[in-house]
Amino acid sequence: MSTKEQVVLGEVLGPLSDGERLKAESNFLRGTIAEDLQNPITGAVTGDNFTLIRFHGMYLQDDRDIRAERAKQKLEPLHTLMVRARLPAGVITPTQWIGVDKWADEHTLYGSIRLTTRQTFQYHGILKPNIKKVHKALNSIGIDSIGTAADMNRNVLCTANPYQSEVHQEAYEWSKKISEHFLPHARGYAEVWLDAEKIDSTVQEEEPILGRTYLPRKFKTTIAIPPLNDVDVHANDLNFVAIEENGKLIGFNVLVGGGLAMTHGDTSTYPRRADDFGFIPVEQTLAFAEAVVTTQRGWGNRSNRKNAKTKYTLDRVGIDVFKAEVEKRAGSQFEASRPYEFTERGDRIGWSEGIDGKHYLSLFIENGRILDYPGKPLKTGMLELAKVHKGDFRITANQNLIVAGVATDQKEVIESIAIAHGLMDASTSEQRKNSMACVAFPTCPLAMAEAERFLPSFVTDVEGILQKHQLPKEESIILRVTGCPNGCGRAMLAEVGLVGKAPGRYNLHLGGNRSGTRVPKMYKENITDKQILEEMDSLVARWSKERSENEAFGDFVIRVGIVEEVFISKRDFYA
Ligand code: SRM
Ligand code: SF4
Repeated sequence: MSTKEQVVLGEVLGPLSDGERLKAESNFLRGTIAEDLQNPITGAVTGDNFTLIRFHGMYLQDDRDIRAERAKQKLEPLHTLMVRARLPAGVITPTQWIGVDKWADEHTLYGSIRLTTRQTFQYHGILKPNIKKVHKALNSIGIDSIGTAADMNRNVLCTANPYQSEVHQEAYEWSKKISEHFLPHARGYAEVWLDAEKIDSTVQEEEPILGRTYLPRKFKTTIAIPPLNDVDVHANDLNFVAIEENGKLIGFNVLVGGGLAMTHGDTSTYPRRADDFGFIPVEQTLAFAEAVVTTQRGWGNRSNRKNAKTKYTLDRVGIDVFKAEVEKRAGSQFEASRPYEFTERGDRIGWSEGIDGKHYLSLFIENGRILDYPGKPLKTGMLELAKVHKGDFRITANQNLIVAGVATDQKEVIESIAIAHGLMDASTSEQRKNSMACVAFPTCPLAMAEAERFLPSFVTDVEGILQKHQLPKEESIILRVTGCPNGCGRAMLAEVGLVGKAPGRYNLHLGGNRSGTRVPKMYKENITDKQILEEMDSLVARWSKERSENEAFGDFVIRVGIVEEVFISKRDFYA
């Protein structure tokens, strides 16, 4: 590759973007972050460091609720840092949780722990002088934030709910191995955040897998255990769908090229489902994972970041060409895909029994925000659980949390703590359990409309509509709200997806399915929340009267022609 422009398979993609310069000049992601942290004049990090800290799992943010007021007072925005932990498969021990709970109080302005749609947690609102303390504290309990943002392999997901699955433990081990395999080798993180000894300047550092300029864009990996698609494989670049035989994990079907983000008004961007490349035996997992990552490393667009993700690389070079390159690099061929079926995505809120005879309590955490609310001290409740629980906790990709591996004689105490603190609430509707939103305001700099703060009351309104049209209590619609078209709340795999356009205005998408294998199509553009409720009222009225037996809302709107089905996103999504 020339230093000026990128050429892939003879095609000139254009001059390298500034993001590429920045990575190349960063001295393996160190930049001048250490100096910036010493600068007391501003609460921000400056220049290239704004982007470089992301490779270490942090974002510079400010509180948008008070931005205008501070500007009026001629103050700089209230800059804070958000940290996103690396937690493969969302597993965290009670001992770790006790630390995470404590540092949320000690080091963050909001005091909350935010569970994310990628099975981990974020701290929002850390002032610059506290940031190293947070990293050192997390490090003391074995947690880091390496590669959880920017052009890296992000937190690796794994189906969280282990019911009836003997392969869960094995799959979980693979998620850890994959996550570790793609960690950067250079020691920038340890030097900058943990004050580790600086590497001898004569030592030549290398990044054998990621390369000196890392990946062209973020890269997302999952392990899914059918029939559950709780990790939403079609949102991800690389997916391993577990195939088991007689209770043993024998290998994976590999799905490549999913992703949900788009940009309003730019049809070169679109959500895309992943393609099934075929089956691989389990012992070849890392070889194939590396082959996909390095193919995307070489061929992903480094000129235009909007078209840089694997999904666009596949559509640009062709699926067969991409797949053949992966086989060449892995030194082996894909076998024919093994049959599997995804049937659902939601977490089974409440108790379930694992194949190991242990008990698993899935707690519904609205928006994943763990905080002490009036009458619902969720954060205190989680701390009390952590003090007595002997298994582990698992954060789910639906922003919920599982108290995992509870012995029969511990069930009662766990349940009584959960109930007393509002972590178990029998009155929570199926609709609420199947609704999700991204963070959006006040911390997300890209938010165009509310999401997390809007969801609870919006769900109440939708509950009212379902009741009005006499849908049974166990009925629900997979409903997701995302504050901008980046799609962090995965609205582009929902039956009803709201995509933020402007304050109080959203694009309304309809027609995803229950198993998460279909992208919903835009039904109405840029309408107000009041108009959305009016639309929902008339659509649900029709659904309740005209549906065939057990027909899900997303299937219904397609069958009766309210929206067309999106088969191939690039072709059908904007048609
Ligand atoms: Fe996301 C950027 C929050 C999952 C697509 N995402 C952001 C940022 C960091 C805004 C920014 O760049 O400054 C948001 C921080 C908000 C805040 O204050 O916390 C943000 N994304 C989130 C989280 C916390 C949403 C949540 O409510 O849980 C999720 C964190 C996941 C994690 O733990 O790693 C989160 N983001 C997703 C997902 C869903 C998923 O991966 O399953 C997507 C869509 C799937 C995909 O990648 O296609 C997603 N986030 C984006 C994008 C668009 C990327 C693209 O392909 O163009 C951006 C913007 C960007 O990268 O330029 C973005
Ligand atoms: Fe922010 Fe947009 Fe992601 Fe929501 S979807 S968290 S508004 S970037």
